[in-house]
Amino acid sequence: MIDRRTFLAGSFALAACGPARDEVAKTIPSIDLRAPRNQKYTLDRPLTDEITAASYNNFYEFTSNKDVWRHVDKFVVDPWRVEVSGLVANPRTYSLDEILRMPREERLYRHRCVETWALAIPWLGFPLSRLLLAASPLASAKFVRFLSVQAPSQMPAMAARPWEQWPYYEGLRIEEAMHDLTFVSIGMFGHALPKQHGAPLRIVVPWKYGYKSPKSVVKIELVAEQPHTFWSDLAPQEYPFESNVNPTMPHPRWSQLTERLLGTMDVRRTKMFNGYEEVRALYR
Ligand SMILES: Nc1nc2c(c(=O)[nH]1)N[C@H]1C(S)=C(S)[C@@H](COP(=O)(O)O)O[C@H]1N2
Ligand SMILES: [Mo]
Repeated sequence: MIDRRTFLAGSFALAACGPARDEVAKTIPSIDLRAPRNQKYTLDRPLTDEITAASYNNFYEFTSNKDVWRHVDKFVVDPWRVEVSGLVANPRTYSLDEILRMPREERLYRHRCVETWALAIPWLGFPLSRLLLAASPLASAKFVRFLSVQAPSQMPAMAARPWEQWPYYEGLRIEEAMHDLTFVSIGMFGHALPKQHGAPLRIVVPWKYGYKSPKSVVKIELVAEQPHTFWSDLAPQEYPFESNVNPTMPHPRWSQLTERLLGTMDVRRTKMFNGYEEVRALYR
């Protein structure tokens, strides 16, 4: 089981600075994926510095520390396939090329990790609803289950801890998955995703804690029952299925009232739904 002291202590480690910045910069792909910005989504804070974001990640398949970028060189993210299946009329497997050729947009989103650090990122991609609607969900489909890739020979921590419940798995209610905010990200800051951010494609659910945004996804499955999730199976009291950002609901071991903007000393009040009030109707 993942050492939870590491999980907490790691959240206050320093992001890369000085010479390490040049090393982190080498992990940022040059593949240009620029796209028009969707003006609907605005921020109340500056964008996070790109190198800072790429140097401080959670990706437990590689390490339970934040320096994921040091451990990703063997990770192969092209070719890639992602399957949309389960309770659908039209199951389909997409190649990475097909995903990269889809119309895309840029969205500025806030990100809030349950550990209290926060980012502001210009993501590139498209709404998840596009893939779900193309599959024609059956009326019996009530939840969406995501699977991240299982590649122990390329993922050091997965290889070192074979007894853990790999691959990483997450889930949403279908109404949450269909919401326009729920995004498939294939890039950030104008180019393809760095491996440590979940290349070549990851889900982004900005009103929920970060662990609800699975990385390096290979399967999107429509199911009838609420699926298990990686963190809920480890510690259900700490990481419940819903996990909306909520400052009034403290984590059992720390407060959720404030957040720290990564790369600065700035501490902000955390907002309900991470400020994404438009999702409130989903929870009545
Ligand atoms: N497959 C996988 N997805 C994952 C994780 C992980 O460990 N494995 N960590 C989650 C957590 S806890 C957070 S906060 C975000 C971090 O995303 P970022 O590193 O791109 O900022 O990814 C989420 N997705
Ligand atoms: Mo997180």
